[in-house]
Amino acid sequence: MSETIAGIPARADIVVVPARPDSERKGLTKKEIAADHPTWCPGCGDFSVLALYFKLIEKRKLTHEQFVSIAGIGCSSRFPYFVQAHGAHYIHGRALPFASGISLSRPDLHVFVFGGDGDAFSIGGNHFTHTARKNVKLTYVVMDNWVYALTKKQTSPTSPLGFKSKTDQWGAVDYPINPMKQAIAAGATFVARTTSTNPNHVLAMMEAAMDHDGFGFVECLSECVEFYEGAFDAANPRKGGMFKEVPKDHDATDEQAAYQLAGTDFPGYFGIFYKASKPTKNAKEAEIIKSYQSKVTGQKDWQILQKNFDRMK
Ligand SMILES: Cc1ncc(C[n+]2csc(CCOP(=O)(O)OP(=O)(O)O)c2C)c(N)n1
Ligand code: SF4
Ligand SMILES: [Mg+2]
Repeated sequence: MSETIAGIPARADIVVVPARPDSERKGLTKKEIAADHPTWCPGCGDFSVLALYFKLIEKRKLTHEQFVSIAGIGCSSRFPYFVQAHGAHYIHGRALPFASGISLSRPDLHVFVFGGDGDAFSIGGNHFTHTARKNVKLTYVVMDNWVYALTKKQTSPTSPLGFKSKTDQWGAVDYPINPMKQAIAAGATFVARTTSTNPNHVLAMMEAAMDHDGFGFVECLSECVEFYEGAFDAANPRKGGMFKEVPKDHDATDEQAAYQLAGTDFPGYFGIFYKASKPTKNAKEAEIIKSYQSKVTGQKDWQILQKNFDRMK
């Protein structure tokens, strides 16, 4: 237990790669990690998020062994397929628990999770709540298009009232959830909102979330041009809409103020709504491991495990 990474003690059984590349090491370029042809429809908002992710990797000079890209299922969740780096396309709604395992066992990695509104707030709604409250260190970018797109237009938890889809032919009758309120209420320690039509802003929000020591959530409006065309025109100045940044005097450490901001009618605000500093699950677990390891010096992992199993008998 000689090294620490961001204050977290390294585990003896894990080969630790430095969190920052040393000066001789070159970071990855977009060309090196971009897959041939993303299979999204031309004009899909998700392209912009992918391009900005490449930009982020390039800007921060990350190398292959320093980050992973994880997703569930959906058009947006195809994301890791299009990144030639370590990652996984996992089960629908289950990206967060899978990513949590990676983050907790490899605290030196940047763990990025991508998904859609269905994946995050419907089937994965419980995982969203619990990963947020546990403050697992990872960055979660949800490409919210207000629809289930991969399965060809069903109502999603963020579809507005009246939205006509295959599951609501006469228009949606269920009240939509507000992802920002949901994240704040669940205990997320970094909550931001952006839109894929503003690339500089997307990059800034992803970078800020990545630098946050805890659960960083970014809701990114991302238009599905096939099944919900024009959904976000009101947030796009090029379509006659308005892009309003979070007011300069907003105190992002004030939970009530953040919640209030999240309640603003669409198109609402864009930027960092909430940011709190709280110990992560990663740091807490590392403390437990450290103190336990000091009591079992000289024992092999399997011997410790065996003792635990014996205790359960
Ligand atoms: C367990 C399970 N249930 C349902 C599905 C079918 N399914 C695949 S993607 C999806 C919804 C995707 O919507 P969203 O997460 O918003 O992603 P989008 O396609 O809109 O980007 C559903 C219901 C599945 N693959 N697995
Ligand atoms: S169906 Fe919609 S979300 Fe899926 S790739 Fe096409 S435009 Fe994008
Ligand atoms: Mg969707």
